[in-house]
Amino acid sequence: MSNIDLQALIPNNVHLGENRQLQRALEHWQPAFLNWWEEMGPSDFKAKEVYLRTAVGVDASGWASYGYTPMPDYRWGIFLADKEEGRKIGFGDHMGQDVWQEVPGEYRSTFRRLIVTQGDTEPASVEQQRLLGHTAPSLYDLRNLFQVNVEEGRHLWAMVYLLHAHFGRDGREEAEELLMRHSGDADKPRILGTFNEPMDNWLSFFMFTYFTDRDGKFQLKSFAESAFDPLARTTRFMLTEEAHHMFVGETGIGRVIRRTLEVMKELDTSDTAMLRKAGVIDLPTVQKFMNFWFTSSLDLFGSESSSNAANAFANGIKGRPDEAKFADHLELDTEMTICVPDGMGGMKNESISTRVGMNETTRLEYVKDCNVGLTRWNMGIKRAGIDFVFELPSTRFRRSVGSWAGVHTTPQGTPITAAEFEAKKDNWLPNDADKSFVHSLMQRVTEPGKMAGWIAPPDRGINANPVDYQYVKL
Ligand code: BYC
Repeated sequence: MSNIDLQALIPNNVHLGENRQLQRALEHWQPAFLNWWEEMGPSDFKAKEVYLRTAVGVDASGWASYGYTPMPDYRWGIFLADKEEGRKIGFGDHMGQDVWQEVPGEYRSTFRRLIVTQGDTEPASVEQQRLLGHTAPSLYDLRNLFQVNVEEGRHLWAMVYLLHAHFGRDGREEAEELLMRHSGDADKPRILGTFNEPMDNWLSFFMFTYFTDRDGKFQLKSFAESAFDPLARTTRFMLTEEAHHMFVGETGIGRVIRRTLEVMKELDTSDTAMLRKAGVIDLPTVQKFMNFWFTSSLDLFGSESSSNAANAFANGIKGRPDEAKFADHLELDTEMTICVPDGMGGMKNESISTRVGMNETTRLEYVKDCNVGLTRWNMGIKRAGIDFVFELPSTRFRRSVGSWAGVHTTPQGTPITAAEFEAKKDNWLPNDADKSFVHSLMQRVTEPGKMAGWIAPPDRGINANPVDYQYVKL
């Protein structure tokens, strides 16, 4: 296993000390990053000690160490998974050749665009979550929020390292720009839609970490297959951190549901008004938030039919998640079927080449993965003897990117008119009353072990500590 130089100004396992020019460039970027963290990162918690996990190695067994750290002192660093000697390209037109340690000139701009897009999402999510610390439902949740935030900051470092190390002056300029665009900024927004959505409540945070971080998982898995080895190694290590973010989402949503079920049984009611009066989030409202964040995240995979995606696959830039499990790694003359609007208010099947359909293939894998949590939550609801089932909407519902962009459908994916959609949308997506109700629940709880009334406690604490551990010293 390669050792991490933790003493360096920028902790790393890439022998940064041996490349003075690169080291200087990154040390020049570091204060800009810290300024950004100060201005755009979690507000008002600067000096507080948080029980954080920090990377100290990159091997699978115990890479992390836990301890109290004020967030600005977190050791953001550059960690690549260990090099796999003799690694070969696993898909596309260069299949079987040695992987690349440098970016081939002809693919440079595509790689740069994708790395910048990936890099842009990381600080964007920190910006979106900036104010959530003020309304955390417990110290445990507050700590998890901050853990997610510092790791997204580190993921930005991961992409900035690639830009600096492999893209020369353009890369350095892009790295600066990553700190200039801001989530929701009218003039300089973040690149992808979801990362400009406001997030002023914890239900949205849990939905985001469940659905949007899971897009991150699938995009990173695609990059982990890349022929550009430093990108593959960087993203493989990022995936180990990403798992905790999705855990926060899955258990967060699960705890919201569990608390609602308790109160439904106590009061023997499923009446929305009564449940809201009792201070819990009724299940139909949870479903609406799910509909919103899931569909927003579906857009992040790009168009169903995309020549960009076909080229990225052909050229070895971006594979499919877990490429090895697919039978054919070339997909030269193969086809797949997608469902598209027929232009007359209905839908039709269309055959496209598998390469052109790569975004859709990845999106469908993602949907399967999203459903795992729903199955678990639905089992809990059934066990509680309550008649309610969560369902993910169709991939045709509420899309802003791809074949279904701007086409109105029901959550089941049946095309309808704009007027029908308008009349029903309040039943399907959070309306103003739902949002202000959820917002009204957001009151800060800071006593160790105590939870806000709308969420159940977690089953266990972090790193074998009890739930009532002092996860943040306020
Ligand atoms: N919003 O050919 P198409 C994460 C653009 S999340 C706005 O279909 P392509 C994280 C597209 O850029 C993972 N624009 O696109 C999670 C293209 O523009 P240009 C983030 C969009 O290239 C939580 C045009 O539409 N990582 O890590 O096949 C917290 C044509 O589209 C959107 C990545 O996304 C959109 N939703 O695929 C923290 C991986 N979708 O170039 C972090 C890097 C598409 O024609 N990105 N467009 O001007 C990619 O691999 C690809 O850019 C995409 C799109 C999958 C996003």
